Amino acid sequence: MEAAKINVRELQELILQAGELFQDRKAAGHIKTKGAADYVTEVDYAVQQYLRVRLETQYPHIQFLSEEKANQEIDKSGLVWVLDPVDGTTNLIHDYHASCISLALMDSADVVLGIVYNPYSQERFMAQKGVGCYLNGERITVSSAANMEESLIAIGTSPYYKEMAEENFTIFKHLFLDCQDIRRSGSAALDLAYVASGRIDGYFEHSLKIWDFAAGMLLVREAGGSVLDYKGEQADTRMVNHIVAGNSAIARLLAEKYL
Ligand code: 2AM
Ligand code: CA
Repeated sequence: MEAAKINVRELQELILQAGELFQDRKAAGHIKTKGAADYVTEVDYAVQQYLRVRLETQYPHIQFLSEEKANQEIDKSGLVWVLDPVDGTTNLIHDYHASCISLALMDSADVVLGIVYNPYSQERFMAQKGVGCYLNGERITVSSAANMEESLIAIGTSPYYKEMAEENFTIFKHLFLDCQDIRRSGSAALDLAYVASGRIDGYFEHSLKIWDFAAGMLLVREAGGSVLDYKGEQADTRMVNHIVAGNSAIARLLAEKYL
């Protein structure tokens, strides 16, 4: 497997170093609007550049797909890094301390390695296909919740599609009335990492991009959970996907009963 040829220890070290760039509040204040509720800062560019230079030097045969660059040249039948340099950019802008770096490695459109690193808490979630999911080196698994009453569910509001608010918030209300409570972090990758570690029991969000969910998808699956689309089928790595994640029972319930 290709993931076996990656120096995982070095890769994690690289991501920890890139995470230090999150501390630059001046760079976080240099903001550009890409679309409705869709932002990029100088921190996003700096993290992307830091990792791009080093990954392309060390692994010249692996393509580099990342949120803040054009990606037309990417051939998904090969090996591809998939990076979100800052997942949770709105949180970063507000100094809310809930953002992360999300890096995945895909082999023929299949995620074989995923790392989600939160520089604020210094929590590093990592999974390799077939090897399991780890938080700072300790094995983690999804929760064992079996029903909605005992479940804490993270929702994603798709803030860049405000026209979906009516539909989304109707679902949120329905779900809120049935589950323990709902949460909204603002970082899809952290939500998926929290599902993987059993801190929350489920999560869903409409229209995520591949860099938002690729690493987190492997985290959840390697932690024993499911990542489905809104139709209840196994979610794949298309560029935009509707994501439903949870332990297997909760993911299925969410997809079948609520969405
Ligand atoms: P970002 O912070 O990297 O932009 C919040 O609902 C989640 O949606 C975050 O993970 C956020 O990632 C992501 N997001 C923001 N704008 C988006 C867009 N235009 N398409 C898909 N996902 C987006
Ligand atoms: Ca981003």
